Amino acid sequence: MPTLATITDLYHTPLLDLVYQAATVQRAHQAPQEVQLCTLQSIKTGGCTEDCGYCSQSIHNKTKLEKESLLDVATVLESARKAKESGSTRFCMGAAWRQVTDGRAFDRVLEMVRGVRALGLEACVTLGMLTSDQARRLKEAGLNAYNHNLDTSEAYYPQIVTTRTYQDRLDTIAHVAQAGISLCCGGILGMGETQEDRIQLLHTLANLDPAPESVPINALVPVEGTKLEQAEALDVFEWIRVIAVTRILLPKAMVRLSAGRLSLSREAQALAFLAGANALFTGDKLLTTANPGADSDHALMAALGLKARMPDKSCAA
Ligand code: SAM
Ligand code: DTB
Ligand code: SF4
Repeated sequence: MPTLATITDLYHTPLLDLVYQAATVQRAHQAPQEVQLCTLQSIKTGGCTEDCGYCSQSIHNKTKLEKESLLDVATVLESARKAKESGSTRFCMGAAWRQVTDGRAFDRVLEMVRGVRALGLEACVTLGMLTSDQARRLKEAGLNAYNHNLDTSEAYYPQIVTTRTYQDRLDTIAHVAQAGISLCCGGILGMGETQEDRIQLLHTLANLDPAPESVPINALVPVEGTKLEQAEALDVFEWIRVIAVTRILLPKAMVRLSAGRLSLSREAQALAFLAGANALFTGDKLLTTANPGADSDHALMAALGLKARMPDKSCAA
């Protein structure tokens, strides 16, 4: 297991040497021309009681957001079908919940998971905190992955969220692992954290057991009305460093370029792919904020000679 000292040294490696190392690891463990395309769908939007300082969906932030109650199964499956048509192999459903509550809403989510799997797509959900029994039921429904981010270091976390603790996050992550569901766990850069916080986050991620199967790297989307609206813009080379270190520490993981790509140039994204990124969220919208459209992503991938990864055999309908 990598120590904090090792990760600190790695993080401060001259940038191009670091990218070269990460590219070498990627070529040894991944198909370097392949990018996994994943589509996000918000299945329940806004009205969340958590106070995450970055989030458009928190009731504690004064954002202009149309709330929407839990969508019906048919609507979600129609959107999953379209996602598949546009080349996505994974469909990720997000709900603005603090935690899952047993009952009709959760039963409906289980049905969505079954439906997405029946379409031959990988299914991922992100629903907030989860008990071990709820994780078991998601696994039974065929869920492939659960997204639950640590966002930043344990030390900086209380500056960003106060309605839950880092340990709460780790507990849900443990429930997901116990149920045998793959973990998608990453963070957000550009929330005013220091390099030390980024290194601490990487240390926690690299020491999760089992290791995360997917690591989303979000660059803060500064949403009007949130506490982090005025956060200082992220230095793009810090974003590259985090991607490269993640790839080196987690050779087998999917390193996923997530929120914030609209403010990153094509050239920066090309460098990110060289530094080990190999997955994207496609489509005009993430959960509530804008994302580059499928056309511009296909054009970027074509220009770089990258191709969309085919679905895993276990997911074929
Ligand atoms: N409510 C669930 C939870 O928090 O676990 C799931 C949905 S939540 C919106 C999913 C993730 O999106 C968060 O953990 C955070 O990392 C990321 N996120 C949310 N708002 C963001 C923003 N404005 N910029 C970048 N990432 C953001
Ligand atoms: C993740 O780490 N990023 C995605 C996914 N997991 C669920 C969500 C990004 C949300 C960005 C803000 C929004 O669109 O509301
Ligand atoms: Fe709620 Fe998730 Fe947004 Fe936090 S990030 S306010 S838990 S929807």
